[in-house]
Amino acid sequence: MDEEKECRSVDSCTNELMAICGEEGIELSWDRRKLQGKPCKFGVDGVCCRICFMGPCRISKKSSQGVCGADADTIAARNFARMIAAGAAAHSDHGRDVAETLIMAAKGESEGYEIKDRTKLWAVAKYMEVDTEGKDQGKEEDVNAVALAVGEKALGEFGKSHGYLLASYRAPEQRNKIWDELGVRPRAIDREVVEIMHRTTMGVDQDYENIMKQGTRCALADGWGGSMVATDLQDVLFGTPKPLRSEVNLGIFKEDHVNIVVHGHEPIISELIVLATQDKDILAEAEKVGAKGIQLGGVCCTANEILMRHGIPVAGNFLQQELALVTGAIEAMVVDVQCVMQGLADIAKKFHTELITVSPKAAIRGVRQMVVEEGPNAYKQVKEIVLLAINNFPNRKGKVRIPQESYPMIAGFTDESVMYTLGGSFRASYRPLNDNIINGRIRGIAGVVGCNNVKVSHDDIHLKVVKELIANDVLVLQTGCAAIATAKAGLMTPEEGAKQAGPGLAEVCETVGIPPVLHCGACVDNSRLLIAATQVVKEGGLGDDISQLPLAGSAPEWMSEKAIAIGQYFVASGVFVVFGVGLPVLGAPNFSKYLFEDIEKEYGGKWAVEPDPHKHAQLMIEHIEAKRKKLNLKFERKLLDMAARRELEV
Ligand code: BF8
Ligand code: SF4
Repeated sequence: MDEEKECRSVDSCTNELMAICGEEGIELSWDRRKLQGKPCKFGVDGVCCRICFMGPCRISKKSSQGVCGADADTIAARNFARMIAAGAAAHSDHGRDVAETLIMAAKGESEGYEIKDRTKLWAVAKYMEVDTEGKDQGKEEDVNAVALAVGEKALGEFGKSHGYLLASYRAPEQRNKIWDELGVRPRAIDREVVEIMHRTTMGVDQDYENIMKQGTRCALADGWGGSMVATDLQDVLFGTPKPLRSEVNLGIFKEDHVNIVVHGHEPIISELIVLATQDKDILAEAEKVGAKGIQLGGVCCTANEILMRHGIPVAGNFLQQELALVTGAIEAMVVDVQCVMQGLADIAKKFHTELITVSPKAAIRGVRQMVVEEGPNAYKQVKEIVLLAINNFPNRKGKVRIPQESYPMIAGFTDESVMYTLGGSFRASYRPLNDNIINGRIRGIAGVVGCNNVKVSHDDIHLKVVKELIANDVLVLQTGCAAIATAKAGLMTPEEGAKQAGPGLAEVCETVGIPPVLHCGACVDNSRLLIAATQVVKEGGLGDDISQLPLAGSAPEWMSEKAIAIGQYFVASGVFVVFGVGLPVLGAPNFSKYLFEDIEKEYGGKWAVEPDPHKHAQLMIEHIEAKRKKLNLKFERKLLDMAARRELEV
């Protein structure tokens, strides 16, 4: 039986287009995975070291040490820490670009960008210790002055020589104490990445716990640093998302429109593409080539960014990127950074699609590069790209085969909007959410995030985990490709979601009109989840630290180094984190035990690995119930009578 083929994806659009690829001999990531053969066990277990050229060394029963004497625990911990460094670097370098764009916008040096959310700017200024005394949110010059100061302060967070990351102090008081006692409060963001690279090079740090101390500091510099800078400054520049309706899956494309895909991560360029596709002159150009309009669709986290702020439909998640081109209807796919497969280049060649790289940081050999430089010419350059797509419309070859399916969804939840939707617009607060957790209608909260991975059936694990959680009255917050998976299954509408949620959660969701699964944005927006957890703690009644909350995290289909950085900053923030697929540490017995058990004594959070979706969800639910018990929360769910319903509607 060809097992791999049988369970490649549970998504119908994906399967429809994959069948076409099979007939036409178009190679996809799943096919390349097969050609790779069984993954190397040393790599899977995390015990292959290629840090110096006396190796590569591999740990086996026969040889328990590398040439230098490094054991399995040292090797696996070094590899793991380096994954954290890479993940933190990716999120944070993104954040740096946003800070630079904010500075340019504040100086009026960049067409197409303006400061859209002044309230958020003032909120960021507060924790960034930028003085707003005497400054008026209604005055353009004051807003620009504050934005400039915030942008400069944010840039400073990457390379400052003294002090600690300002955003880290936003965590609950108890959490701050833990970090200070353990000496892991992050300093400058870049410094933490560099220090991992230093400590894990040949012959430096050779104690897995000490390596992970730096791993933790670097991960925190991502979650409470680089990612938080990215999220917050994007909100300032492009607006803080609010709940909105949109659509998801490959059926969003239109045969009679110019179809453009934006793929990657940074909204800096995609925001301008959104603007350009709404420009009257550009739309007139589309008409001239016989198109009825321009349909923009996103893939991966770029999709989540422009979905959250503009309601632009989502074409698909990570494993659907190649399939988007197979529709034969894509005039251009514009990619910036991260999670962009080189395999796209070969597929684009089979169609008329223009694959275009736009970041100076990310070129693909043989692919057209049109670098969009942040600055006065950015918008002009973006318009050229959109025009190129329009002019490519008449060049379609072969049949267009856009799948019919797309689903409605609601997105746009943030730590701020949760306060309004669950708290009521006149009384924005986390109180009703906390009360519903305390009274047991909501048993707890889960963050289900992360990627797709060809090693497991696409979207299948995500959906099984999420469905089991909501059926057990656990409110699910999502980001990244995980969020897209759930949205495609229709669970991000209040109507469909309520059908699958447990009675308590369904009651709450019906009352306030939200789905039981909330789309909270891109992967950098996991920082929103940290702040939401902090707000729940600060609201009171559920302990005095994140580690006491009935809360668990999960990445059921992870693949990227970025997921490891995220996992570690949640663990170090006090969260129990379960990963699916596997974790490259299992060949290192002591290091594994540290991550799966001992680390909890330090941070109150720990790792677990569980590829089976049912067991995965159950681990999270058991953890949530154990935390409820510790907090002495009501164990039995109370059936809602009319009085209780009224209480909910306050
Ligand atoms: O940063 S979830 S596959 S797209 S890494 Fe990549 Fe993973 Fe998707 Fe977003 Ni996040
Ligand atoms: Fe081998 Fe040690 Fe070099 Fe790693 S650092 S490759 S274990 S000799």
